[in-house]
Amino acid sequence: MTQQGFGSIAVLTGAGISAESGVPTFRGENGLWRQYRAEELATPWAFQRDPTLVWEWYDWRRGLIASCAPNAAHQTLVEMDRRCQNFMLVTQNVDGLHQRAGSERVLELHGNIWQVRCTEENTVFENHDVPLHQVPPGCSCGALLRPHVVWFGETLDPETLGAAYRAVEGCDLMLVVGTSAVVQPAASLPAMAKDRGAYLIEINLEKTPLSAYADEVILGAAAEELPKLWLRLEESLC
Ligand code: BV8
Repeated sequence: MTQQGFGSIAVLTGAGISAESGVPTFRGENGLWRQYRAEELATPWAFQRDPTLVWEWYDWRRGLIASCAPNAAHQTLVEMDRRCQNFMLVTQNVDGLHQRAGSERVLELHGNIWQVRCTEENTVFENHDVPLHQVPPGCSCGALLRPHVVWFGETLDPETLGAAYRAVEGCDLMLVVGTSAVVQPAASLPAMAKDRGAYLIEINLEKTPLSAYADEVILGAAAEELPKLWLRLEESLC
């Protein structure tokens, strides 16, 4: 770690940052649900084929997430958000734990599990019913509601993605916490930062395709390692 000051920080988080809060990761041993894999359910085709099954999965996840609390890693990012003038948190997670922890500058690349969208009118609503009052939930217009998340094969919101690109292209320090770095286009963001000269630090339990590219790889749990990293970084923030 050079003792350079860091003027602007971008952070990319994945399911691993919420693991210690009790939220199952996508590709870990509990990444399964009944006999399905996330990639089989988080698609528009699965929803078209069986909206009830897809909504049963989301209802189960919402129930689980509702009982989970942000952990020390989420809290550390709130502290960084408050202390660092140029800061952006880009998350692949849909669990809303960053906002519940108090993070304000958050870009949710893949949407939010606590929002639903009318499949006819595209109107987006907050919905925190646990469990859902009906599965699948319906809009007052009579159409089906869907989770307001980005499924595999769907494009990300261009404004959100554009803001993420700007954040990583302008940062001089990028932290990547708890992601397997396989889902695109999110997985390309750290390399974009690195190519622009950013210092890249990865925190994960294990190595990922990104590790060879990072300036530092910290192998360990996010809730332990991120607070320690913040203590080390604090004095180098300018
Ligand atoms: C797109 C929302 C343009 C839903 C998610 C072929 C056909 C079609 C598309 C593709 C294709 N090939 C590639 C693609 C693109 C595809 C893709 O990337 N597929 C992958 C699987 C290869 N991407 C897309 O479809 C995207 N759209 O590209 O549009 C397009 C369109 C059509 C065709 C081509 C291109 C949309 C992707 C968004 C999908 N939606 N979620 C929901 O959540 O219900 S993605 C889902 O995976 C979650 O958001 C999750 O966050 C994300 C990434 O996973 P991770 O967060 O990294 O979680 P994971 O479990 O994998 O890893 C956890 C990590 O944490 C591990 O490394 C583990 O070691 C670590 N860890 C665990 N515990 C801890 C820890 N680390 C630290 N501490 C701990 N305690």
